[in-house]
Amino acid sequence: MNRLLELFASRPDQYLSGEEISRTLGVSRSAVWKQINRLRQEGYIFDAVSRVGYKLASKPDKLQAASILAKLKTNKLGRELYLNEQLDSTQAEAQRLLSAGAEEGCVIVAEEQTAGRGRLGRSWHSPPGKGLWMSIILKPDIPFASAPHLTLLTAVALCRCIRRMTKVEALIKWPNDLLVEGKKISGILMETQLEEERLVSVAAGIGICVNLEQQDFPADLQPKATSLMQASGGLVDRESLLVAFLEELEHWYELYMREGFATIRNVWEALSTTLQRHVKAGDVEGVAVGLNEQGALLIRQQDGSTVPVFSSDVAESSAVG
Ligand code: BTX
Repeated sequence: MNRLLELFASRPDQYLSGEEISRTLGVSRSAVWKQINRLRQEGYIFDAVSRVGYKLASKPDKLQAASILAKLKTNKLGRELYLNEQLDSTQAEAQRLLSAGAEEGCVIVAEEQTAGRGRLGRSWHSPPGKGLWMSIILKPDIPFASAPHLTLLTAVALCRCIRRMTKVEALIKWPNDLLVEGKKISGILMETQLEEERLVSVAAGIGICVNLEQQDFPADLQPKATSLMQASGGLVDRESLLVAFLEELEHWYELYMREGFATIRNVWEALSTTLQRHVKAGDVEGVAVGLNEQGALLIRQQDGSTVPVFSSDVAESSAVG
């Protein structure tokens, strides 16, 4: 069935005759017919035109590995792909796979998480079938001090991908949130493993609220969270978004490994909602004016001094300038 879906995915919007399918897959016409019927039972809809063939008209809104892999044009990211109906957390699964020797580029996705996690012990609400809840294993071999770069480059890739695919004007809130009209649409969580001051592996956890309706969020999140569907006014195809994101992330990751942080820093600054705002991070308070080479946020305090702040909660208040 996977090969049949791959065949339809490689020839979108085309009618394929039973004979052509049976020849390409090397199976009998009746086996093709049985597979198509089984897919119909799973929610796939085919247009069947006699003497012409079958066209895949629509798929159930369920992520399918074969169909994703048929579209994906990455070198590494997602080439090893694990789709799960339900997990405690894709981050926990990434750690389990890392212990079992998982390679760079391995991607774990869950339709639903029962214990999705945010930073600092917070939880991430992950209902079934409506979001993209995923973890990506990276092995960048960079100094530990450069770890913040990975969060920032992931945010750049995600923000640009969302803008391109949905036209929603997402902005990055330092260090790890994507906001639309001030509401959180996505969060990024990096969990790192170290060896002698170097990063040996990273589980990059990314949650994107794709097709959640407002009532899909618990009451306390409703005022501060939204989804791409709500912001764009229509259902967003999760599969296309996932494929586009993995391609975009790989582009920025390869650029970073080749050329360093400078370009990412410029693009991040252009997409940020944090800069030129009055912010408070721990004891430091002032106007966010940029990023330093390590990816720390530079805050200009009232006395004119500029202080770098690493990942912590930034409470934004009024915009300035
Ligand atoms: P964070 O600690 O910055 O944000 C967590 C906070 O965001 C929560 O306390 C809550 O206020 C809010 N929140 C929770 N769920 C949602 C949601 N679905 N949409 C919008 N706001 C929400 C951000 O942490 C990092 C989150 C990473 C989530 C991914 S999902 C795949 C991967 N696996 C896993 O367990 N976590 C990551």
